[in-house]
Amino acid sequence: MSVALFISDLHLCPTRPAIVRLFEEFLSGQARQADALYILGDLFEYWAGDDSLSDTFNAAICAALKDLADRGTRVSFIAGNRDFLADTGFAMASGAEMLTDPALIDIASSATLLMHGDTLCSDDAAYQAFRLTVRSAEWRTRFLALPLAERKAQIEALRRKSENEKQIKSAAIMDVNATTVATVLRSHGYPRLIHGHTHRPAHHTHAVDGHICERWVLGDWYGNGNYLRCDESGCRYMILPAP
Ligand code: LP5
Ligand code: MN
Repeated sequence: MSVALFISDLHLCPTRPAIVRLFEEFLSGQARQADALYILGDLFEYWAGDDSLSDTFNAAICAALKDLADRGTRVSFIAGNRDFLADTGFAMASGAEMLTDPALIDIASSATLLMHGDTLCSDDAAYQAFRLTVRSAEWRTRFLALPLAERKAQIEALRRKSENEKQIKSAAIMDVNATTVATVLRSHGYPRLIHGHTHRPAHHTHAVDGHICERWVLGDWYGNGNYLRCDESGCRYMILPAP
């Protein structure tokens, strides 16, 4: 039996030590029993560039992932809107294979499309415009040329702005757009879809051109630790016991 686990939106940071401990227990427990672990973005509260591996916190998280990979669980990573600056330095340190978003893969003989999920929120025009800017090669090069401390300060200012804006945006705007979901499913041959970002864990079904497609939304790690486990018999949500 082939077992794959999926997580996203942990937003790991030193100020949330209980969740960090839970993640480390997950890596040395459930994840070791699996064939593959897929991280679908926003593993970190934010990632300011691969030189932030100089932070002992970031280095320790990557080392724990590398230990898992070295023990035989394949680790794959799709970047989220918080950690899209993770690059080859992160990949080397964590042992993770970096996947594109979206990534169409085979999970226990089922075609499965993996995404972070932010691109599905196409009604959030302000975010999509921001995303277009910061995902350009030019912006990335210019931003990464700034000193690390300056990048962190800018990101923290942006985090505050983002939190303020989220108070004003409607819940509907910050959820996926059904037409965008259908378009993505159609253009990838009607696979199963797994994504995070919206922090609204649920199992949806979408009828697209007569095909019934499953959409599994991953949960965040604010209330508890949780993951999606998929094998030949399908997928199910799993909650980690509190430490
Ligand atoms: O992250 P989350 O889930 O709380 O909110 C997201 C969207 N917000 C973001 C911003 C990140 O949280 C900030 C951390 C990014 C770290 C990456 C480093 C590189 C960027 C550094 C730039 C200085 O992604 C939020 C969505 C929400 O998901 C739900 O989908 O609504 O989007 C926003 O709040 C964005 C605003 O609507 C638009 C912000 C415009 C800011 C313009 C000034 C910044 C100038 C930077 C250069 C263009
Ligand atoms: Mn996200």
